[in-house]
Amino acid sequence: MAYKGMDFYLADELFTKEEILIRDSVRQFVTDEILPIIQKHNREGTFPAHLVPGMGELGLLGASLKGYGCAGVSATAYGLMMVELERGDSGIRSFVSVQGALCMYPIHRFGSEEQKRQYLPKMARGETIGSFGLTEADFGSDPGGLRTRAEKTAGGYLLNGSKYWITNGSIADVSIIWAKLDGVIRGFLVDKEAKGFSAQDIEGKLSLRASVTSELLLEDVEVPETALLAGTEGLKSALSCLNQARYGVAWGAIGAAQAVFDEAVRYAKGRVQFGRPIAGFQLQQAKMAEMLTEITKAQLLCARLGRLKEAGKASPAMVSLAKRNNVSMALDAARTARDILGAVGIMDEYQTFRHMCNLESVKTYEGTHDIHTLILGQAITGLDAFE
Ligand code: TGC
Ligand code: FAD
Repeated sequence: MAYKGMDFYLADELFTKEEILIRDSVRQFVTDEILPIIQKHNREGTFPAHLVPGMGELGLLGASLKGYGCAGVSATAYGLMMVELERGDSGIRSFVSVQGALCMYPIHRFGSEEQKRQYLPKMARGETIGSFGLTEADFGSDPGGLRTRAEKTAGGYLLNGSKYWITNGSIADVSIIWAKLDGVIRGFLVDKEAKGFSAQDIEGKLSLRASVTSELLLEDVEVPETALLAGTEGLKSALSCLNQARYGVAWGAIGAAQAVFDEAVRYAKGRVQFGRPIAGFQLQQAKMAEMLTEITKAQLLCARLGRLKEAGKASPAMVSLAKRNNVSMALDAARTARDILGAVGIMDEYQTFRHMCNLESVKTYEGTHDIHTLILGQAITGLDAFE
């Protein structure tokens, strides 16, 4: 039976026909291409790179950007795409988020015309893969302290430092490296072939296993003048990219929550204990009612956020609220669904445990749950509680 997303408050009525069509094409892609292979990739800890050209054909890469071969869809359609992708797997959505929101967006926003023409069309087709190197081993929530340095040379810049926890790191053709030049954070496009640049995958992850996460090392890496994203100036340039990615994460988390809800309800209806389906017991119904309520609230939150973004009215704090709420909601839903599944809930034959493990990373990256709490605290009080 074709997958039909849970839509208790008829949120589909808030979307245009075109947005629904886009959503449905991604839904089909996830059903046909991702769900049949994700268990294997999650088990083996491998990224299904063969899917990338198909993602390009579907317009998933840099989908909301205008021109340069990008699909130019609405912010809402982009969000709906993320919901579907994350119904498949948070790691696959991560690939698309990093490619589009964290690599293509900064090139589109801060790059020269030449840089845009050189990178964006190939990135939209998935022929060039990108990564975003902001975090360092000693600077996660506090990226302003980063130690990677750029020095001006006669022909360009010399980069030294390292980055940690970088999605797509070892498969990227180009990495955006955030480094301090004369004490100011700037973005640099670093080619994977650059001498002195290397990427090594981080082993032993129990979460986002179908996504590549790497350490990047830069030892006297010489890049030309043209590697600088000249429009970048300070931490706020990097943080503005995070707004785009956090927006997609807020939507995507709904997809993971829908997947585990769907699985839990189906299982509960079929699983008989004490002579009747466990779905008929009040305790299980209370869990399902809670999941339904929270998913519905998250859907409505994002539907509104999408329209605010299209109108240029979505503030970073609004995005933080949605990322914080929806990821936490999805993680709670996954833990509840796992409980409803009983013992089989720990098996990877079911998708719930994989989603649950993935969501632990999603809660941490793109600003931890706590950091978004502090961003909201600052928005409410005007007082900064970070330091
Ligand atoms: P602070 O002094 O508050 O701000 C520095 C400047 O930036 C401005 N700003 C923003 N601008 C645009 N968007 C935002 N969201 C912004 N937040 C702040 C701010 O107005 C200021 O501007 P100006 O003109 O005064 O210079 O900076 P701080 O050092 O106190 O740090 C603030 C804090 C903690 C909120 C920030 O650093 C933060 O968000 N930390 C979390 C780090 C984070 O989210 N890292 C994510 C790395 S990428 C990733 O995880 C990818 S996961 C893969 C995937 O997506 O799938
Ligand atoms: P820390 O900052 O050390 O935080 C540890 C704990 O302390 C958290 O609970 C946090 O909330 C809390 N804490 C920190 N500061 C405060 C405070 N002021 N007040 C109260 N509590 C606080 N980064 C990139 O640049 N690019 C990527 O592509 C990327 N991909 C990632 C992929 C994965 C799978 C993961 C797990 C991470 C990725 N990251 C990436 C890094 C991610 O953004 C960081 O992990 C995140 O910002 C948190 O940093 P940290 O892990 O160093 O935790």
